[in-house]
Formats: sequence, structure tokens, C-alpha cells
Amino acid sequence: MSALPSVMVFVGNSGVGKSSFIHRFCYDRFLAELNATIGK
Ligand SMILES: Nc1nc2c(ncn2[C@@H]2O[C@H](COP(=O)(O)OP(=O)(O)OP(=O)(O)O)[C@@H](O)[C@H]2O)c(=O)[nH]1
Ligand SMILES: [Mg+2]
Repeated sequence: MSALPSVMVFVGNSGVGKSSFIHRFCYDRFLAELNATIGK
């Protein structure tokens, strides 16, 4: 049985650390200078 691609959606108030978490999870590094994500 082949694995299906999956999508994860992060929803939350601005500035709670969604993008930071994703970047840390994907690249194993914390980025302090992230801009606010708008409409991406
Ligand atoms: N000290 C500390 N700061 C954090 C942590 N996670 C995120 N931050 C900081 O909090 C700020 C906002 O983080 P983002 O990851 O941009 O938050 P976001 O939820 O993606 O915000 P939006 O894109 O505006 O919705 C940034 O300045 C981060 O550096 C953490 O675990 N510890
Ligand atoms: Mg963001």
C-alpha cells in the first residue's frame, strides 16, 4: 500500500509561533527574524 500525500493546516492568532514551529520542524533550526505571514 503506497503512502498518500498529506496536508497540515496551522490555524491560530497572529504571533503565536505557527511559522516558527513549522520552520523548526522542517529545518531543525529556529528563525528569530520571521515576518508575519499574510495570505500565504
Ligand atoms: N522566545 C520565543 N519566541 C518565539 C517562539 N516561537 C515564536 N517566537 C517569536 O514570536 C514571533 C512570532 O512568531 P511567528 O512564527 O512569526 O508567528 P505566527 O503564528 O506565524 O504569526 P503570523 O504569521 O502573524 O500568523 C517571532 O518574533 C518569533 O521569533 C518561541 O518558542 N520562543
Ligand atoms: Mg506566520
